[in-house]
Amino acid sequence: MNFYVMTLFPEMIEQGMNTSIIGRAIAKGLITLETINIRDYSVTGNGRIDDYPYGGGAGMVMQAEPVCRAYEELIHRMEGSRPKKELEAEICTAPEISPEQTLECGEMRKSAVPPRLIYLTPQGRVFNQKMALELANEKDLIFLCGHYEGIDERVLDAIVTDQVSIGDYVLTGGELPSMVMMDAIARMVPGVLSNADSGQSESFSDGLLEYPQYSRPEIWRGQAVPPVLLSGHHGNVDRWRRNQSLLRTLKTRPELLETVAFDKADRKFLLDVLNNRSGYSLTEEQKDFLGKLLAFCHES
Ligand code: 6GU
Repeated sequence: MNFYVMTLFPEMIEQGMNTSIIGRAIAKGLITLETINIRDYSVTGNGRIDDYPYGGGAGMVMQAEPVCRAYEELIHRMEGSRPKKELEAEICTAPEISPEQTLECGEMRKSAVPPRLIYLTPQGRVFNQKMALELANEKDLIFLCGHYEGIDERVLDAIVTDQVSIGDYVLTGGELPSMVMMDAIARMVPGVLSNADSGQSESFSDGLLEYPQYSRPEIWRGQAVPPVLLSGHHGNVDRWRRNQSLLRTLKTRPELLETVAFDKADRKFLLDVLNNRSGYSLTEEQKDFLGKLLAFCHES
């Protein structure tokens, strides 16, 4: 997986990404990261890349030309580093080109399938695990980080394939969102997670939130570890963990339960919770939600 980040703050991306698990993946060559400083493509000679918005209003807008030049040079470089055979094969499968047409190098660049370019913006589609999974299948991903009041719409229309937000709040720029996305995508690339940090049973993989974890000591400041975890009975441990996941999801993200398939044991547990037979207390609102959920969903 090759990541390219167009930004005004390349050092922020480099620092953030060359650390911990993703840093190790880059060192191993499983992931590559290249940052492109948009300021290097200033057309005014003094390094400026922003200007006042037409129509007035507060703040500055990033100009189209520096962003476009940064993009064009990147694409040119990316294709230069690809074997000619690979590019030709791509062109032959591109629908608008007939196989008998011969192409000059410059034409090739225009017609080969360009990599996806993700513009980070609060106006985009909200990022989630499904999008991460889908993007993890791409070979190259380009991220475009905006600042100030955004980027001139004309260059966005010309080069952006996806507009993505990471949630309903406003940040100062696209750098952190791009790193959030790259982290979520990179950890699904084979080999990036070792067995020790493998994500097989993590939140969202089964649509539920993760169950609580405990480690030594057995009693910490008077608080004991749940006894079932010390029992050595794997079936009971699995059931307890599943129940904890169900309970947590009900309490903090109830809407997630609407897409989860419950088996017989799940339903029994949730019914026991609903009818105060489990020792777990629910608010009236949670009881109301759970009651409706159990009435509507059929056993899987
Ligand atoms: Cl992608 N950019 C900015 N500036 N703020 C955000 C965001 C992106 N996603 C959520 N807030």
